[in-house]
Amino acid sequence: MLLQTTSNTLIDLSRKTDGSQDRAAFAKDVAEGLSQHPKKLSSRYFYDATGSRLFQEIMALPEYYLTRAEFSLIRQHRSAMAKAFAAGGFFHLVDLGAGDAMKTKLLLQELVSQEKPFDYVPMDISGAAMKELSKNLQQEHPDMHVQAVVAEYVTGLQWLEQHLTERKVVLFLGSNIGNFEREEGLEFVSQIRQHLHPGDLFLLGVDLSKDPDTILAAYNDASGITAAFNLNLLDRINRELGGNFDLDAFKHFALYDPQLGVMKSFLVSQRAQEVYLEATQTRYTFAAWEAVHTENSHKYTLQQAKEMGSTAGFELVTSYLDAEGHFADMLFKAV
Ligand code: AVI
Repeated sequence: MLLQTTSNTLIDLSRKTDGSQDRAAFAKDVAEGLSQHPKKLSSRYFYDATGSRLFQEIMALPEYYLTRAEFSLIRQHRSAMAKAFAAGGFFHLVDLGAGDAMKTKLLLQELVSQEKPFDYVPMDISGAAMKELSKNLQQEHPDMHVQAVVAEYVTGLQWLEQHLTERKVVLFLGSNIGNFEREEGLEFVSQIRQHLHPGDLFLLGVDLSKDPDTILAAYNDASGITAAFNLNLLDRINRELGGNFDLDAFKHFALYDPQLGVMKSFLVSQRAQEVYLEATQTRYTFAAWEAVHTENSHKYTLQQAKEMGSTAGFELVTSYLDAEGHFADMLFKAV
């Protein structure tokens, strides 16, 4: 479906269902995860309306340095980034998982003030976010050509290859790569590469390895927002799958493994209990202090991220870091 506003376009490639297929897939994943030993639930289900609002709150937390560090590095390096992007002439600036494009707007502003020739292609699975962003950019930058795409990453990348033939600069910011397992991250970056041509650029946001205490605090904040974000998953299961989780009987627990460079989050059952899910008509048993794994957030060294890029078919152009060296936006070129 294609909706045209004054100069902006919204392309909706999302699967249209009445919600029952999504609910069935959610129920299947939850049933599988809770039947395994050790138990797990996927972090992709964090982001319902409440989870998305809580994630916005996380990004503003004093302990959650990631967003501030990336924002500040983009502000610091935006002039050089804009020049590097535009060195080959006109390009499509593709923003994977754009959301409200809070950080990308710094780059858009810079590209406009340097009068670089480009159009902006934000992509996100949230139709509401893409409509809002499109409307917002129409007001902030009425002359900018924006084609917002509502799609899952893979569908969006295929559309991109088929419909946009000019040079591309793809952004994948915010340490979203960290929520993939390492092999899946490499697989995803390889997929991006497959949909690009030699010379196209890719800017990857990575949270860098650092003092384990700094990382741990970011996922175990004093005000308990991250705990609420994690526990919301059980609340979502209650609401959407007819579960009867007692949220007070579970606690958020986070630990950082400095050898593997991975932040792990769990929901721990504080007593022996049973939970029933109407959607699967099954009872799941939890032993006292049994943990359900809910999220991994992988941290990278510059060398590890460079290797991931080169294995996927990119060469590293440069790495932009914030002043404290906490976060990097790494610019790769497709070879
Ligand atoms: C979305 N993602 C990059 C966040 C992260 O840091 O892994 C999600 C998050 N989980 C807990 N806090 C933030």
